[in-house]
Amino acid sequence: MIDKKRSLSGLVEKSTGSWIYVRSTEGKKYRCKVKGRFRIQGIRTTNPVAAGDKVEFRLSDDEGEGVIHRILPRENYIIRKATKLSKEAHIIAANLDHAYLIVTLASPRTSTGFIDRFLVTATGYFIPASLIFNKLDIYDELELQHMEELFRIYKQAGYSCYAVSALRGDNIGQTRELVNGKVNLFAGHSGSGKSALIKAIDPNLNPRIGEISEAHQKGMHTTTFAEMYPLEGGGYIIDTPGIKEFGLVHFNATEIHRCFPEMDRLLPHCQYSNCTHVHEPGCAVKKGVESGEVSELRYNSYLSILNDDSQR
Ligand SMILES: Nc1nc2c(ncn2[C@@H]2O[C@H](COP(=O)(O)OP(=O)(O)OP(=O)(O)O)[C@@H](O)[C@H]2O)c(=O)[nH]1
Ligand SMILES: [Mg+2]
Ligand SMILES: [Zn+2]
Repeated sequence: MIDKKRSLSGLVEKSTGSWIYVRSTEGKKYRCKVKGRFRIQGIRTTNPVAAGDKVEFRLSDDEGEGVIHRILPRENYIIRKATKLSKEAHIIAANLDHAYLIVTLASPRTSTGFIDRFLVTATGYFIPASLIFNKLDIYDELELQHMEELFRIYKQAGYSCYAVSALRGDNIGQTRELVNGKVNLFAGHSGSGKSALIKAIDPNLNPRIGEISEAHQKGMHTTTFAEMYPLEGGGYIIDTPGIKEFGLVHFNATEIHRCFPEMDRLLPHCQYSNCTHVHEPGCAVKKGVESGEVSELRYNSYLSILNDDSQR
């Protein structure tokens, strides 16, 4: 007989449209549904429960199936607009220690605008974020130079950068060390090699790996739901579906500059304490752009995000 009254605790390892896969604290796997409606205050989300969520559930009649009745408060979460113009948001994952963006400079190409939107969201939600440049094996001289330049820009901004090749195995040991014992998110465009990198870090894991379309040099959206992969030394990597654009949710135009660490550091030196670094006189950020202390590329990304935001 199953005890239908007893409440079990667990971790959401994967959430599809129809089922939520939960691993209980005793290590057993259950297939669950959600009871009732859960909302993040004020916004509609396409998914009530996300990978990384800690939940409580009760077993229903069928063996191995349960009903989630409570989501424990999230330490943090990362969220984006469901689609570009959507009013709904999609929670990518919750309770993260670190978010990595898997960047590729070819097959497919990741733009700095995309990188900056991702970093703004992670930083705005207090999740430490870093960049992992993958596919080191395929870059030509020019692409390698471009990568060096981006390393310089993002390190100067305050983010760690790494270069790897999931295929050739470059710097995989170092990446394994980085993720060990933590809950890590891997995000990026389809085909950037998120799943391949997880497989390289632990060959015992088996995320599906796709192909790159010859015609477009892009991925084929192989991973369809975020999924947590347990690591041998403890912790998890959350593999996620490739995303094309990163729509910001919940950001107030006057706060976006706080999510650019190199600009935030200069704010105390601006003439006005509420400076937005656009048109104000005595702006330390604009001076920083002139002197090279703030990258022009990052500053332009900031303006572009501000601009998009005011058009909503
Ligand atoms: N040359 C090269 N190819 C790689 C590397 N890493 C991954 N790939 C290839 O890129 C393709 C896509 O890899 P995936 O791991 O499926 O990419 P993904 O980011 O998980 O893509 P989605 O699941 O669609 O979001 C596969 O053909 C991989 O073999 C690399 O370091 N070098
Ligand atoms: Mg994948
Ligand atoms: Zn300023």
